This record gives sequence, structure tokens and C-alpha cells, in this order.
Amino acid sequence: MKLLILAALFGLSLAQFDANIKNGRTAIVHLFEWRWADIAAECERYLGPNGFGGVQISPPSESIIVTSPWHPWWQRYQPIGYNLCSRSGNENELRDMITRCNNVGVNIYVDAVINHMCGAGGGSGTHSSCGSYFDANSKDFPSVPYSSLDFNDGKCNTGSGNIENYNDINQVRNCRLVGLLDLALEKDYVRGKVADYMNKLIDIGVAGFRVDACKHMWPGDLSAVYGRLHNLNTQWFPSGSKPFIFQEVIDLGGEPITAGEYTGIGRVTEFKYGAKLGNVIRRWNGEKLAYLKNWGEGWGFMASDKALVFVDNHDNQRGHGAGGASIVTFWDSRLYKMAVGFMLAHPYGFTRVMSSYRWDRNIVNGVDQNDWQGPPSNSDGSTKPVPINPDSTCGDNWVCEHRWRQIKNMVAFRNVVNGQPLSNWWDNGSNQISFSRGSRGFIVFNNDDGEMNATLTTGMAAGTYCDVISGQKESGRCTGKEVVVGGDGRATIRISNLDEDPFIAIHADSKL
Ligand code: ZXY
Ligand code: CA
Repeated sequence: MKLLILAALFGLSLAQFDANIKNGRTAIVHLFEWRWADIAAECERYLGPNGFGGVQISPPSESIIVTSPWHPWWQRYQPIGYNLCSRSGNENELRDMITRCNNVGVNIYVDAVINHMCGAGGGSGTHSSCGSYFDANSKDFPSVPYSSLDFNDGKCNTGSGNIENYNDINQVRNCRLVGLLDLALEKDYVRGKVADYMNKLIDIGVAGFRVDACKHMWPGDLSAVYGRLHNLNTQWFPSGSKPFIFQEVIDLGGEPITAGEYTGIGRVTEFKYGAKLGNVIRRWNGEKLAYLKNWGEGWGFMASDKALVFVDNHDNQRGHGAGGASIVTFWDSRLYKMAVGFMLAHPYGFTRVMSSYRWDRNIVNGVDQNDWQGPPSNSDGSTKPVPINPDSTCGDNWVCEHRWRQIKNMVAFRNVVNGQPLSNWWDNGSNQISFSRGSRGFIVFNNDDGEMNATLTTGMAAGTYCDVISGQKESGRCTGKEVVVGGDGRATIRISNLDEDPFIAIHADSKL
């Protein structure tokens, strides 16, 4: 009996760390600023068939509409209520998307903005994404409803009412983040409204949440909110399934609030991952691929089963904060494919792939003048659909990194090697490395300037394999390089640094 209770407690406490992913899939993609109608189509035509486990969507909650600057991406991080309409679509479109994605085994994770409402300077009126009235001056949000009683101002001790010093934990959590009206999450009423919002989404069929700005909320308040959440909808998930929780805590070291304060209640974004990997791939500060031998906890990261990892996100791909200049993005596409390839091949963490849109990047003295720009849009500010070209790339400035052959094929690689240990690590002491994932997959990188020519242990069964980076297996043939593994499990690998992509990956399903 005691054992049963222990098992039940253990199961419950682990639940929110489980992404509830179906069919042995292992990666999710952030379709940043995509419309619900486009996500629904993408689940059916691309994500399901290519083994993506889920999608992180942009905040579906009603937000302020900002016109100066013109419809910036961050307006969606200024909620004015929890009605489900946004520039991605209305509630019916959201429901249709969640249903259609679930029906093809692709989970939906909602970006939940629950630390704050809009900025104190947000004015009053109906300039909101569903047209609901609000008054930021009097802290009146009747569509929830929240009133001035539901905000933290009384508990904030700074002169400005804003966070002024990140070394003061109380300020960081009880004052306004860049002027955003800070919700009093210790109040039962506020917790109830937030939980109602999240439960409505769970009942519609979402599988979990990316919780925004967790550094600015007390772990105890978050835990109380999570404790009120429903189990997932049994139309698509086993009964008793808990929502997956991954919390955004930007912890690069040097602040008193750490990611570790949150790992007991859900997964946490590991921001050190992309910042450090960027340094290695760029070969900055004398870093080299060989140093990745103990990648993961060995680099001071949180435990693998607590970590949500990514090469870049919607914020740090814009160059500011949260990792800074070392972050690699689609703008450095050759390095980016290597970084994402490494992430997806390596067992550490739960992986998220970024899918971006292009903006008019204009860096003056290290600062991007246009990092605020919203998604590709029409002259009225409405978001443009994502057009798919005949070659399966995306048009209209949607980057669709998740559709790049190298990245799409590495998502499949990760699924094929799921559960296999990292083995047969090899490096040349510099920027050439290789490793296996048990006997299911093998990957080699050459980020040195010279030619690579080495005979390496692959761990794979003898045979001829198709490299899924330079090409892929199509109706039994390989459109890229072929790798011959001998009876001793070894293969001779040649990679020129002039190759389009200086890495090679093979797996059990790419055998010819
Ligand atoms: N924004 C511009 C103008 C307004 C929005 C800016 O210069 N902000 C100040 C520096 C960034 O600080 C922000 C952080 O998180 C946010 C912010 C924000 C979360 C939100 C809404 C926001 O401004 O406006 O929901 C932030 C928090 C940290 C930290 C670093 C940054 O260590 O604990 C931005 C918006 C950034 O740059 C943003 C928005 C949403 C996010 C996010 C960043 O999820 O991670
Ligand atoms: Ca707060």
C-alpha cells in the first residue's frame, strides 16, 4: 500500500515534465506568429508526416494592439484579457487547429502570459485584438475581470514601480517588468482566473504550456496555479495525463534568481544551451567542438530531464538579452544547421526547433533597429498566410527552418535514436567530432578549416547508409552522400570544409 502511494506520488510529481508526445516523437517546433489556419494545415501536410511531436504557438489570449511601432511582435505579450482572439485568428480557428493537429498526433503547447497584463501606459479603449474595452490607467480589465485590487503595486518598493535591480528578488517578482502591470498571483482570485484560462485551453485539447516570464513570478504561486489545472482531454490523451509545463526562466548566471528554483514544478528553458553552443560553433574564445564531449550537465546545465533546449528563440534571435551575440540563427544558416543538427543528435534535454520570419534586420552599433517588427503582414497589420512553394520552402519572408531538409531529417534522426545512449565519442582534439546513439544513429562534424578524412567507429550494423544531411533516402535511393559501414562497424568519412554542410548523419532508417 505504502509502495502504491509512493508510486502514485512519484507519477504525479513527474507528470508535468512529460510532454505527452505520441508515437515516440521527440521534438517540438515553435511556429512563431503563425496563423491558426496555417498551423492546422502544417500539422496535416508536414508536421504529422515528418514526425514532429508538437507545436508551441504564440499567445492566443486577447492582447493590446500597438501601432507605434507598427504591430510589433511583442504586443502579444501584453494581454488585456483571456478571450481567445489574436492576430493568429479567432477562437473557432484556434479550436479547429487544435482538433486537426491532435487528430494527426501533433500536440499543441500554448504560450501563457500570466505574470502581467499590458503596460501601465497602454491607455484606454478598445484597441485590443478582440475589441474588448480596457483601461490601463485605472487597471481595469472588465473582460476578465481584473481591477486595481488584482495588481502588485502595493508590494513593490521601487520609486518607479518598475524592476530596477535584478539583484533584488522582491523587485523582480513584485514590481513591473518594463512597466507591464504586474498581477498579484498570490491572490486566490487571480490564481483562479489564470487557472480558468489555462483550463479552458486544456479542455479544448492542448497538451501543455510554455509559461512566459517565470523569473518574475514566485515558484509557490506558480505551483498553486499548476495544482488547479485539469487533466488533459481524454479524446486525445490517456486518462490522468497532466499538462506539460515548461517555464521560461532566463538564467545565464549572475542573478540571484536561478532556474533551479523552478525545476521542481515543471521543465525549465535552459538558456545557457544556445549561448554556449553558439560560442562553440562560432569558435569564439578558443572554444572547439571537441569540448562538447561532456555537453549537458557537465557544462553546468540543469538535469537533462528538467531541461527544455533550443539553439535560439523568438527573443534571443533578435540579438538582445538572453544570450546575446553568440546565439546562432537562420541569418547564419550554415552554422545554424550544424548547431540544430548537434542539438537533435545529442541526448540532452527536450528539444524545441525554432521557425521564424525574416525582418528588415538593420544593426547599428550592435543594436538592431528593426528587432520589434511583427510577422509578414498586410497593410492593415493583419498577418499574412504562409505560402508553400513547389520546392516545399515557404514564401513571403516566412523562414520555415523546420522545413529545411537538414533540420527536418535530424528531427527524424532523433525519433529513430530515441532512448539510445551516446556512445563511441571521437574527436581530433579540435573541431572534428563524431558520436553514435547506440546502434541506431551516427553523426560526424568537421568544423575545422581543413579537409577531414578518418576511419571512425559508427556502432551501426554493416551496410550502405544514406547521409540525411546532403540528401535523403527516396524510393530506396540516396539523393546525397553514401556511407559504407563495414563488418567491423567502421566507416571512412570524408568531409571537406567547402561542403555545403560540413556534417554527415546516418541512422537505422536511412539504410539502403
Ligand atoms: N521588448 C522591448 C520593448 C518592449 C518589449 C524591450 O526593450 N524590452 C526590455 C528588455 C526585455 O525585457 C522583457 C523580458 O520579458 C518580457 C518582456 C520584456 C516578457 C513579456 C513581455 C515583455 O520586455 O515585454 O511577456 C525579459 C525578462 C527577463 C529577462 C530578459 C527579458 O532576463 O527576465 C522586448 C520583449 C521581450 O524586448 C520579450 C517578450 C516576450 C518574451 C521574452 C522577451 O517571452 O522572453
Ligand atoms: Ca510579477
